[in-house]
Amino acid sequence: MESIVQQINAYRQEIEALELVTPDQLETYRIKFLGTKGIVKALFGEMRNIPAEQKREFGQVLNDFKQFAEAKYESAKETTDSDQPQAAAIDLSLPGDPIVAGTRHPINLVRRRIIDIFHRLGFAVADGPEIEDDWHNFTALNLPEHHPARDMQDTFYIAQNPDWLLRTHTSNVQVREMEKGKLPIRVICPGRVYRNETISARAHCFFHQVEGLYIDEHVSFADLKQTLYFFVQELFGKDVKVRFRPSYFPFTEPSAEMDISCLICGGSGCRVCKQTGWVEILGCGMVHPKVLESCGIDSNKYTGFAFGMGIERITMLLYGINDLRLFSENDVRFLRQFTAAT
Ligand code: 2NM
Repeated sequence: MESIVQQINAYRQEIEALELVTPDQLETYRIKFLGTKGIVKALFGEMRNIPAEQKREFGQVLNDFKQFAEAKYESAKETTDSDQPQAAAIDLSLPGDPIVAGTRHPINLVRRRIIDIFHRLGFAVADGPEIEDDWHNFTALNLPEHHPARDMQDTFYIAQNPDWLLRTHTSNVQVREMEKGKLPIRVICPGRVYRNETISARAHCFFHQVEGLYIDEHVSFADLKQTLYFFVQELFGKDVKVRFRPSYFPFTEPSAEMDISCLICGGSGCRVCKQTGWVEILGCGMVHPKVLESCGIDSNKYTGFAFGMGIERITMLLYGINDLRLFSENDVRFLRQFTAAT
């Protein structure tokens, strides 16, 4: 009996050292130790060669070993079970789960289109700070000290420093471009601007602008008109009509506002154009000599035109949106209606 017990202990060590990972290894193990012609069965067969007074003790050893061998099998089966049959069930040729792509924000879609059109005319995109000092937002743009646009009602000032504010237009970027002193300048400045207004369907405390600036020798009002006419034809289609009305901005002289024929009714009169057949889409003018001089540009040598438009307003016209608040509420029922992101 002594030698058999030694043999059993050797099997124990063998089993302990075994790694049963694949179903094949598991099955080989089962056949070798637990099968009908396996080692456990054979050891039980040895029982009849054991002297009667030792049978009880040997039976104990055998049963322990059998339980040990079975436990190894059961625990190995659990891990191989959960891996293998599942792995076999995966069909790698099937398409993956769809990734739900978001949609582009309509403001971004329109901003991109505007940038693309001006890009084709040689305008580069310029960027600048949204928190600005009084000089770049107002003074350099010929906005006198007591101009209404500086009133607390319109401008968000930064509490810690009365010289700082949230820009009320993107002209601050153009001022910074002019200050660099590299001429000619041909830039557009898309960006977010802030005004202290009561929020409604027609007003918001922030919105988005694209402003443009072209400065070189001999830039004329004719250049301005042709550039903006090209722009609206590209954005709204070749049939669009334009008209320029005289206007006033402190930073341009002369100044104008540009209307386009109403897209909704084609000019016959509707609610959008308030029965006039025309809708205003941008302000523009020849950069005021005082602005050029403030920014260190010789106004005897250089002239330039500038313009500014609200992206929200143009987006509302293009898509027939009637409430500004939709742009910032992030309601997916609204956002999902626009072109998918790619
Ligand atoms: C507008 C209308 C007219 C404008 C002027 C300038 C600058 F910096 F060159 F002086 N930037 N943008 C401008 C001119 C903006 O927005 C309705």
